[in-house]
Amino acid sequence: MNSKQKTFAWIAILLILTGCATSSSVKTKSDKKPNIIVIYLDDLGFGDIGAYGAKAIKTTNMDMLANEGIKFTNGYATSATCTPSRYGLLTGVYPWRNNDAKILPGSAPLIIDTAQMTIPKMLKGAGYRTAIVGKWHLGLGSGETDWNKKIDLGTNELGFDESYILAATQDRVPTVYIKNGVVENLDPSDPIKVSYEKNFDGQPTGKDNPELLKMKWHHGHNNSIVNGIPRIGFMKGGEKAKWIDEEMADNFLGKAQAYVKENKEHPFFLYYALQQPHVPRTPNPRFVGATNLGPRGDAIAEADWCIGQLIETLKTEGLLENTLIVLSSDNGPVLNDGYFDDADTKNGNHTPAGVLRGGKYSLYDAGTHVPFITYWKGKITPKTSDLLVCQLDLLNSFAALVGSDIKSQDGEDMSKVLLGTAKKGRENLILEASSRTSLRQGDWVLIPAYDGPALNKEVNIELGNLKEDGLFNLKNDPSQINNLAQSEPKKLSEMKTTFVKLRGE
Ligand code: NG6
Ligand code: CA
Repeated sequence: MNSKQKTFAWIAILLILTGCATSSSVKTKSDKKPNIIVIYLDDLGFGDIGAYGAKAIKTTNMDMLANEGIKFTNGYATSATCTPSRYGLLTGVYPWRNNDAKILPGSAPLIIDTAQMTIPKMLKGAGYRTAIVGKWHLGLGSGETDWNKKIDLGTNELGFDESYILAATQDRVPTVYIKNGVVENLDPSDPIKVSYEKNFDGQPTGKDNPELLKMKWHHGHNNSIVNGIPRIGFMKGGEKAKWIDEEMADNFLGKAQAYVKENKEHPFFLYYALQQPHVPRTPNPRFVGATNLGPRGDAIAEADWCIGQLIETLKTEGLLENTLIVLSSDNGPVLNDGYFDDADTKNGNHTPAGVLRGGKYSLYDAGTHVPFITYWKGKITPKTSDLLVCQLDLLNSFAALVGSDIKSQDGEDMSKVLLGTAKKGRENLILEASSRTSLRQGDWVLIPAYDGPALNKEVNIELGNLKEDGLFNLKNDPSQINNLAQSEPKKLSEMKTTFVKLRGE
């Protein structure tokens, strides 16, 4: 080559290199898989946030997600209580297929088989990093858990690279944080013991030592006392490991923010499972009095602030336009869930379930019909959608979104519905409340007759135990006042046929 030819060759090489670099960087940017964050609240009702009609609680951040994303008006949890809903969300399997998917004590073993597909496992397979921060409540360990050692089975074995959780609920022992299977701040000289059968010698209880309580129990919740709050279950030791309830929200938020920052260069999945507004409601003093509704309203205001802070972090890190956020709740609302905390006496005109009937534990609609929001800045066109969607569909929908062909047993691919580009949602859905099931199909709901009390007097919620089959048209009658089972025999029989078919009975 002469010098002219050499120069040409170099220019050609440079052109190819810059060309490649440009096209590959463009490719990386547009093909970058979106981060996925599921923000999951605990016992937040259909009417608890501003975007869904609440006036008494300011929920600016959740409202922003709803108003600038998709606000679903027919979004469902699979169940009217926590454990089964979380099971359905993570696995895409109806919780009524698993006999263990019932409200679990804090000592329960893991109820998801490690061979089972889960959202984090699927996403990990698609190149994602995965984490859970917050409430777990799906059991831990393989039997009698020794809380002083690494717990052998849990979040990490189900696909979460990182996990920072509370084992069950805020009202159940052990009242400690668990990081990747190990209790945080373990002290070998003060081992943790947990029992759901009997108390440990010499340990005060809510039942016997009311003088030690800063929050009084109304029903249940009278076993071990931690931070002046009586809990479900007995616990001894682990003084240094015990959480401070009023700091829980800040603590979880901090972990969620840190995770986002540390993983911003990589597609990630974050399951941020807030503990609010489940009992005991212990908002940080900064939020006490944020509403006139007492600790329940204040805890929702606090949760809203946390969500706002997480959004701020996404913004600051430049991730908001590449992150799909799904916000929902594990079951419907309850006011008095076992503590005297003024939730019922200070409720005023607030309607936690909106116009819906029932609440947590109920087969009536408010048990499972919850806020359901998707938000993706620049990608989702804001709207309200009345299409039927369920948390059960998240696994298949996320799979479709990230190019995985994994499908769950009962979920459907609703990715287009979640992004607002489809016209059809789910055709039908089986809903569950304490092992009883109902069918939603189109605008209709079939609540088969069940024995049992009409009202749970302790929590003051109608359970949806009907002496005769119930048939309701939710579009015309969202409060389920008119039972049309007699007047619509054809619809009733059609619904019953579908119900039997879906339940496999
Ligand atoms: C109930 C508790 C209730 C709450 C619920 C679980 C009593 C009397 N009631 O058994 O306070 O903890 O379990 O709620 O103990 S959930 O949202 O996690 O399903
Ligand atoms: Ca719950």
